[in-house]
Amino acid sequence: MTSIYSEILASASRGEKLLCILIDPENFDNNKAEAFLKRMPQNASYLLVGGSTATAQQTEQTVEALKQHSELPVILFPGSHEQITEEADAILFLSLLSGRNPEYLIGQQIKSVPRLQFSSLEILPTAYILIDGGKESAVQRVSKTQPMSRCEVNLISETALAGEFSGKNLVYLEAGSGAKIPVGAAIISEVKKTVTIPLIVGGGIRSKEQLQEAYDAGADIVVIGTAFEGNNFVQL
Ligand code: 1GP
Repeated sequence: MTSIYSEILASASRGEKLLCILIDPENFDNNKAEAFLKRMPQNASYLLVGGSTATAQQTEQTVEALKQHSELPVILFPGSHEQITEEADAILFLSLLSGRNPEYLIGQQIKSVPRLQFSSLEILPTAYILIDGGKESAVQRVSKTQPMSRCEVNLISETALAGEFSGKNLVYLEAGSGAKIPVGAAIISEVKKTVTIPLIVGGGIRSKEQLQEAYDAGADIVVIGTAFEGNNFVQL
């Protein structure tokens, strides 16, 4: 079976843009999984499942519900080491490189080893970089770290490259779920010029125009969560 990472690399090398739908198990009604998936953009590539404070049980049940109604691979996007389930296909193995809290640089990663060591989940080492999105994000609150300033474009791209040099396979530029301001085009294009690994961008993207702007600036993968929640979901 082709690995998810080789699919991502192949798409990025062809310039094909990917879309991930983010589902937070804490706010998701598993009984409505089928209806939810039907109204999602049909060009979505992956389902991302995770949240800052979801429990292990919530995560597992949501992945099961999604798997019942969709063929799309499910990638875990864990807010903590407890949000790991074998029901998924892969996991973003995140290190929060924008912050200086050892718990989110390596502590949670070590705690996840007993669950991952003998797991069949594909592990995707990811440099996770939180950027100011105009309001306090759950990542900021939970990790007790500050986001990087939107003005620090050089420092952001140096952080991303340090991630690549450390062996990460992906860079994720995160403005925070529900951000007022998504990661700007200048930041995305500078990081894209600097690293050779695929680039994920998410947080606060609510319209077709913002999605296209992120792609045009160099995002290989865009993650959208909040804009698909509730009854006012956007049509892309
Ligand atoms: C959050 O980047 C993701 O971790 C998606 O953010 O919920 O704002 O789309 P939104």
